[in-house]
Amino acid sequence: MTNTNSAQVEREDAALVVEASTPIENRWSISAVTALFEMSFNDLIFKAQTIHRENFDQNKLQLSSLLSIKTGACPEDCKYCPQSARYKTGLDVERLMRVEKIVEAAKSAKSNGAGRFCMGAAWRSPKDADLAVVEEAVRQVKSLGLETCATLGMLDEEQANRLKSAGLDYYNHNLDTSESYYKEVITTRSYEDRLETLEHVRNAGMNVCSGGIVGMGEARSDRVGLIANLANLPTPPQSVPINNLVQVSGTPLAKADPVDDFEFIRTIAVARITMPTSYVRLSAGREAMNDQMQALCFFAGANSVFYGEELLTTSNASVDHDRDLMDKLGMSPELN
Ligand code: SAM
Ligand code: DTB
Ligand code: SF4
Repeated sequence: MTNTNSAQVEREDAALVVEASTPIENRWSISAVTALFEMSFNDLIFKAQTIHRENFDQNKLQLSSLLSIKTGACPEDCKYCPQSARYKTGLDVERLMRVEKIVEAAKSAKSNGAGRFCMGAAWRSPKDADLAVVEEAVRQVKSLGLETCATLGMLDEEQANRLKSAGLDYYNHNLDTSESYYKEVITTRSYEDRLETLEHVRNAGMNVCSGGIVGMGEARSDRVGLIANLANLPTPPQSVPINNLVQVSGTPLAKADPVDDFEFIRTIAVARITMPTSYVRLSAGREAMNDQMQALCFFAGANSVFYGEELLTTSNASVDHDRDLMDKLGMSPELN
């Protein structure tokens, strides 16, 4: 096929880390994604909302609750993370929770209205015995009628298959930022490692949840690179969390330059446009946002949030506040 279509030609310069199996006509080039970021704000969010309505009910919000099932003492050096053993953040370290406690938390999330329960562990990758506990937790949480998600670090092929067999619906593993800025933020594992874990998750037949963090001192070009890399995966992630950095004192990024609100909203809109059928989650950092900011993020195409008083180790917008906000906006939780 000849590329006479200008959009296709533009997409050809994709100097990205996509896998060879992504068809060229489906790739988003750096220039095409940059052009979206550069649109006038009104044009951009109108475009995003239009695409959003073609693919989703614009008044529904997917609600995911988080639980840290193993907290702190992580050997990795992610500069944003309060759970790395390398930084003094005053965090209480907790061993892997017992299955009963995890299920108790899942029941309470369900009674608050959550549709998905995500279990997070501060590991580089799970050990065999630990994975067996997570598998049992997944089985029991799923039997409550909740969708299940886990984020446990890197997975090999066999580990991904085990989690799939236990009934895990989603696996969260973020690209976090562009390939080049990634090296400034994490040195203990590579971008390539991350892509490999995503490949194992995809091949095991689980849904991929992968996104990133803004506000780490990155440039717009890094946000462009992040979104392009996500959109250019062989299948775009079914769920795309966009986190606004929660600055935790003691971490190297505690005093990073915050990203401008409009730039954050633009990032959401560009994620929506480039990944039209993915859930885009307005993720960490929501507690610090006012209602108007959140409403604009929803208008720009975010249709999922972390729901519940806590993220992993930091606080989140309260359940009462979120219910009020959904009422004010005429939005309601998406039912499974
Ligand atoms: N240890 C596992 C891993 O890194 O894959 C799973 C848990 S880790 C905390 C999950 C994700 O949380 C990270 O990839 C990062 O995107 C996000 N995260 C961690 N600390 C954050 C912070 N301070 N602000 C915003 N997002 C954060
Ligand atoms: C994701 O993208 N954000 C979540 C989740 N995946 C696991 C974690 C946010 C963590 C915020 C800092 C904390 O509470 O420790
Ligand atoms: Fe560990 Fe995950 Fe935190 Fe990195 S983001 S330090 S891997 S818990």
